[in-house]
Amino acid sequence: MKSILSEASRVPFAAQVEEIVASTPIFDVHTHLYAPPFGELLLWGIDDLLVYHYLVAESLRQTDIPYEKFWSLSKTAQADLIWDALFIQHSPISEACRGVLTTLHALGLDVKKRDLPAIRKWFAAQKVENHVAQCMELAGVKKICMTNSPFDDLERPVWEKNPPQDDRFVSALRIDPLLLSWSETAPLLSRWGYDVNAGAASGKAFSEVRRFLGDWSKRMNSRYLMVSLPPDFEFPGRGITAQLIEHAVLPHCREFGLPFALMPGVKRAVNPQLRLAGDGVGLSNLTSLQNLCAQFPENKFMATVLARENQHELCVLARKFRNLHIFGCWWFTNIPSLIQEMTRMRIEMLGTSFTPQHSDARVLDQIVYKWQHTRRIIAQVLVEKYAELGQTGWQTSRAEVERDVKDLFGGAFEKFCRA
Ligand code: HDL
Ligand code: ZN
Repeated sequence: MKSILSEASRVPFAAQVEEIVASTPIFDVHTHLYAPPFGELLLWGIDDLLVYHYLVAESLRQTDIPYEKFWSLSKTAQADLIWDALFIQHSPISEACRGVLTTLHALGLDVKKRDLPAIRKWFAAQKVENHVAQCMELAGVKKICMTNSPFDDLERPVWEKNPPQDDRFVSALRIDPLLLSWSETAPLLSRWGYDVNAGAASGKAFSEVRRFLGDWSKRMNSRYLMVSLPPDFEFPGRGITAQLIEHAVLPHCREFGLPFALMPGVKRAVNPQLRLAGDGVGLSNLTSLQNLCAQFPENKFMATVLARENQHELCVLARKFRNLHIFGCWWFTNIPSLIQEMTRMRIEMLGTSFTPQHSDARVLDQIVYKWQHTRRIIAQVLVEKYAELGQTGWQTSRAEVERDVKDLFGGAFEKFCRA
């Protein structure tokens, strides 16, 4: 059936959709970035871009340097090795390699010169405050959600000194050590003044854990709590992880009106010699997520799942439970082929009631490429979906496209948090 939008009229419409997607400000709901008052915790610049753990894993496939020798190198020497292996000896066509070049190009640097010393010199002349503003401007990111851990020995002291508020950065309270390493974490809590012990948690321990979560949620003004989980996470369960979630985390989240973000599918340290780059992926049993959403309708859940094979079931779960908000193409799924597949499937099943992407950026400059790459793909999918809509005789106004894109870029998530 001939589209009601004649070929001629479609071009302006498609161009409008692309322009709206390219220019709508984004709330980046999950990153590993820090506001400038956190000092060295905020990574930025060419050497941090090059030693990103994605590129460490890729470069160690292209060289035969012993792992321990690599780790003994300085950051600059590691970056030199990665630049040579992945950009000079081989074309930088992987997503993480192309991303570095997208970012450098957007910052106005001439990558065809392949002049790493000159690039280093440019970054050495930048001031962090200006660079934060420049990267957020280029990425079109208006708000960044950090990943904040009271268990991080570098980060905790900064929070204890009550750092100046930077409204561009909001907090998410990360609790992996509490839920996944109770025997090591309970003594820490006890040292910090919470009456718990490393044995099986009891009523008293659960209320003390809630007090800990309350203290840190207030200190950080956290927007949600989050945990990454192994593929075999089970709920309900008799294990300490399930017990702490049921008797401490979920009551705390209900009391504070905060979502709880579950990120299942991580196999930590499948190759420990790669250190941070050594984590892998496994198929998760999403019945656990289903049970949580069904059993705790007063709680709000966020989820992003690591295995491609889990994505369809995650979408169906989101259709069944309006207290579940799915977000992002996380980590190993954050590649164009899967972003396109997942975004198309999610729009086809959920409309605009989800958050298609988060950057997961660890290095400030990465938001430029992660968002530039993703915006292009989301625009392609939306142009196709609005065109298909047009074939029914329905006409979508510019204002409605702007509303829909605002929803996808953080608006739906913020409505979910307020619900
Ligand atoms: O657990 C997480 O939040 C993951 O995003 C890990 O930090 C992972 O190392 C990562 O950076 N993925 O992009
Ligand atoms: Zn992350």
